[in-house]
Amino acid sequence: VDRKDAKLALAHIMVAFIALFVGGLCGLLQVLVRSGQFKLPFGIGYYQVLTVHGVLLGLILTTYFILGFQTAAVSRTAGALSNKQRKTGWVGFWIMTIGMLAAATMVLLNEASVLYTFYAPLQAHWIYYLGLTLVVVGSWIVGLAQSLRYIQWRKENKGQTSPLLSFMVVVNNLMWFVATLGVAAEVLFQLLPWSLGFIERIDVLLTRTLFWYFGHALVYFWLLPAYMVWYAIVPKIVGGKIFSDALARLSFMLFLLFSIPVGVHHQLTEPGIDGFWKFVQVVLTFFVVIPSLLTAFSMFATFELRGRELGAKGVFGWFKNLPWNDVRFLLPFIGMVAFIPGGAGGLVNASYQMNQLIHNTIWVTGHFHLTVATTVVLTFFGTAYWLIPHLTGRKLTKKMNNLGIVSGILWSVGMVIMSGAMHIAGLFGAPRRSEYSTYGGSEQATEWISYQVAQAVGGTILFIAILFIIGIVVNLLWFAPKGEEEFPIAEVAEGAEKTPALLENFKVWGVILVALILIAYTIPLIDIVQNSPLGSKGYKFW
Ligand code: HAS
Repeated sequence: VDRKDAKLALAHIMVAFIALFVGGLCGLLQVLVRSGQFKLPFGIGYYQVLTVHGVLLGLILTTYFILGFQTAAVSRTAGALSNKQRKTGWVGFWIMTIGMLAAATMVLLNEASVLYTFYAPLQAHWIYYLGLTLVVVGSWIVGLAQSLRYIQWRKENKGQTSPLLSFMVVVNNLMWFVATLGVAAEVLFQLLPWSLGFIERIDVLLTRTLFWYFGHALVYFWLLPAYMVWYAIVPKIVGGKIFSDALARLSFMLFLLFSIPVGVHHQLTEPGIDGFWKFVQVVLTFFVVIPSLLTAFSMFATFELRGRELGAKGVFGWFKNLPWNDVRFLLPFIGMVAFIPGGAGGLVNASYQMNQLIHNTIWVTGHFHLTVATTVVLTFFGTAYWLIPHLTGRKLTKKMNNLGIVSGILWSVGMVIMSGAMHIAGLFGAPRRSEYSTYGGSEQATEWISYQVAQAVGGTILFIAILFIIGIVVNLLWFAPKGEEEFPIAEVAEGAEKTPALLENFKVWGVILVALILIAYTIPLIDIVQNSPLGSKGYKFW
């Protein structure tokens, strides 16, 4: 990676790890409070801490790490950014950072304890909404800088297949851009004018629908960079090749198409959206599972081919030949394994009838701690351990590699206990987003307590893992020995089919994307607006 691009990437990654530390601390406070054994001091509110936890880990750690990684990935595979592109990247970084600080200040002042989903009718100070808007606008600008580099590459190399990682970055940015239009409409036309007092009332269902138009794609914005690592980087670390470049690109394009027109599966229990449209979006949700299944197939194929190359015999003989003592492989691999139950839980959530059982229970919290907080972030940590020294001109030593493995194992043990307890308690009806309560000594609530204690045990182990991770990151940033750490990029396997040019034709996929969004959302949105209890009053800003 070009030295100057490395600085831009590092700036993002450093903010991400600060967010991990503070957000993780708030996570520890959460589980301790919910166990019933601890009360927050100094009048700090439960929802205040929960907001800091969700915003810093769900929105800030992820977005900053992703944009930092993507900048490095484009610079490594398409070439150094031009001065103009890099400056654009820095402008985006600072806009995001100013927005983040503004939003964080409001949360710390207890003026915005509205959680990371900031659902109406909870209302935050307008500076919180403005701050988050700046984070999104800044992310568009950083993403634009990366995408411009890819466009430049394609102009300079007409007719050639672009570097896989750069292509993937552009797909993720495009999905992010289209998805964030929903939350931008929610904030700019409803939440912001409402919290400024320009409009008296807003339509809660409309705000939630616009939020989830964005919110589900948000989870794939987190996931796709992990898939970039799995497809393009992990094969090199195991000494193998990318099973198929075309399959990797196809799975990314399918994510682009199906990530957005599925948001209503978060609203299956909400009145005001017709059952037919819920059904349509549930069907589309099952389509978005397909690219993950393609990914699973591709990863198994890569591992198996490599194992057989090394002489493995039998159905699972290849398993022994994977580089288990390499943190760059082990952490993403644990992430893959976690995605098997995590993804299965997603299928439960998306199934209309089963959703009635788990919606708004702590099962959902268990689900996303397996998906984003294990699959995605363990892949990010495994990546940071080689990416940071690569960017700082240092080496990942054997000692740090081993400590990294310890951090990953601690994380996995903590998460199995915490997320497992959340899944079970959720099936017994324990609500998510709720302080410790026995609900007047109710028998059912008493059943939840032992699981809440288990969550506190798991959460404490997770916090210890965070201390390890921060220690390693500090070492890699400033103290590790100088040297050159590789940015691994795998080649495509010899036997793979040639990638069809259609897979890079953004116009074709763009048209299908717009059509699917219009099909899934036009009538539900018209229904919501027409049936709004506010009549035309709520919409004087439209
Ligand atoms: Fe989800 C709620 C459905 C995936 C995150 N999800 C959430 C929330 C978050 C979240 C944050 O339909 C809570 C939002 C809130 O605050 O309210 N989710 C799904 C479905 C999938 C899914 C169908 N979710 C994710 C991912 C996330 C994420 C990814 C973050 C990164 N989710 C839902 C639904 C809800 C929901 C409902 C709303 C619930 C409610 O009522 O509130 C699918 O994408 C999952 C497909 C994945 C698979 C797994 C494929 C396996 C792979 C691993 C390969 C492993 C290998 C190694 C090769 C089917 C790719 C193995 C080797 C060995 C030897 C073992």
